[in-house]
Order: sequence, then C-alpha cells, then structure tokens
Amino acid sequence: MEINKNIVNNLLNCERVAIFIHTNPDGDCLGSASALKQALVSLNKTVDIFSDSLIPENYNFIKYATEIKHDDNVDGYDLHVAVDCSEIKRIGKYSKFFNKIDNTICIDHHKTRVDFAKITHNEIVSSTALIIYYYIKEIAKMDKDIACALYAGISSDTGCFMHSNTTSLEHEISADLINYGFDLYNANENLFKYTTMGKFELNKRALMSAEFFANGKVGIFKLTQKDMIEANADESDTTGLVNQITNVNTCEIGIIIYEKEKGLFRCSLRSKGRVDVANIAEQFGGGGHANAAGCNIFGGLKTAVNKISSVCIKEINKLGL
Ligand SMILES: [Mn+2]
Repeated sequence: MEINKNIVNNLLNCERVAIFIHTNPDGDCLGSASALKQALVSLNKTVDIFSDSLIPENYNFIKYATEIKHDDNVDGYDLHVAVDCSEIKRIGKYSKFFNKIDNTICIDHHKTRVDFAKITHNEIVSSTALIIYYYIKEIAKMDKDIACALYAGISSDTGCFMHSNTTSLEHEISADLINYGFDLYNANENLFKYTTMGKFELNKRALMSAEFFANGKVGIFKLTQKDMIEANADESDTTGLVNQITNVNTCEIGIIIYEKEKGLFRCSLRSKGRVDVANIAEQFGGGGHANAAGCNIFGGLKTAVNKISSVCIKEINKLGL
C-alpha cells in the first residue's frame, strides 16, 4: 500500500489532534481511531476522539473506548482526522466543526464516497484499520494496545475473516498484530459473541418478521419503532442481525429494514458476493461496499419493502441468478 507523504507529515507535525468516528460506531472506526490516538500519544501529541453516538460497551476492551468525547468543545486542535467515514454527515453533529480548521484528513475504505477533507486517503480494502496499520508502521512504534485496536478493526470489517473481502493480507497483518501479545480470546469474545437482552429480544422479532422474495433469493427482516421499544433495544442492537437472513442457503441478498424514526426506514443490505448491493443502495441515495451497503427509504414500511425488494428482484433477474 502506498502511503500519502502529506498525511505522514501532517501526523508528525501536529500537536493537538481531534479524531472523529462515524455514528453507530463499529469495530473498524473505533479500532482505527484508538490505534491512531495511541500512536500519536506515543509521539507526545494531545489527542481526543469524538463520537456523536454512544459506544456499545462490548468495545470497552479497546483502549480509549471509554474516554471518547461527546461534547461540542472542539476547539484548539491543529489537526482534524476522520476515520472510516465516506462523507461528512457520517460524523453526525461534528460535521459542523470538522472544517472549521484548514488542516483536515480523512482515511477511509468505502467505495461510494464524497470527499470532505483537505487530504484523503481512500483505498478500497477490507477495513480502514488496515490502511491505518501502514501509517502507524511509518510514524510510530507498534505496541500491544495499537495492535489490539487494529485487530478489532480488521476482524470486524471482515466479519471475523469470513467476508469475501478477506485475503491472505488480512491474515498476515493480523498474525503480525497478534504477536504483540494482546488478549486475542477476549477481543474475539467481545467482538463476535457478546449480546444483550435487548439485542436478543430484537433478534426474536426480526426472525418472526422475515419475508422472502424471488424464490428465497432475497430475504428481508422488518423492524418497527414498536419492535425497538418492546425489545428495549436501540439502533446499535440491529448491527449484525442482517447476517442471519443472508445466511439462508437460498439467499443472495439479505436486508434489514428498521424504522429509525416515524416514516424513515433505514435499510442495511448484504450480499453473498454475486450481487453488488452498493449499486442497489445507490438507487435510493445510499451507498457502501459491494457486499454491504445501506440506504434510507421514506414512507411506510410496506412501501419501503416493495421498493427495495423490486429493485433487488430486478438485479437478481438481470444477473440470471
Ligand atoms: Mn470500515
């Protein structure tokens, strides 16, 4: 991977850095931000991480995860860095602060994106943490905490090395990281096995709501605000549910549609690899990766299901699947 010398120089020459992660944070943005913070702290920089969302507690094993700031006091930094963000609105309320200084960097791996920083490193690889790994090797000394954070990022975005974006490179880099001696078992337990009662209850409701189209090639989970309230769940509890319907042997596309607010349905799409779901999401103004994408649909639940299923069926037919 070719690293951007301007980014390296900025990271080395800054003094106070604010790192921004996306809303509904995942292992990749948290791992990327934490690793970058630790590397910069080792170079005697002052670094804060900002998030517009609360951090799910299963990520507490990642260094600094419990010290992430949520306030509006974004003053006095000489460098702003956004990680794992395809467009400025992904950082939520911090989008109004990000470009208040000139020195801004974005490091990201999304295919569909709108540049918003002065310098961007965008590379279509499995995770942002993988890109950050190369920068950290260049600017600082790898340690156990950085290694753990980067592992969290790489393993999260590859679905524990099971998604089609996994190559030998993710395994090689992870092997290097594991050699720094962080608690691998604990990391995997927290990343891939942890659940809450709210999520479990939401899961039950998602399974009951399942609907299939195109002879089982498209599967859709539907969750309303009522489901969220009854399950005592929040948006972060929908993470990963979609995989369960995508896993059905007949499915090419798995979707979870949940009512984010009245009349606004958030769709997360997953593909087994033959359909590019970023193309589908883009038709609704969303985007993402070929195998994992998202979009918003406005209206009622029935309308949302009809709209997205018909585009999926069209895609399935076009590919002759
Ligand atoms: Mn990512």
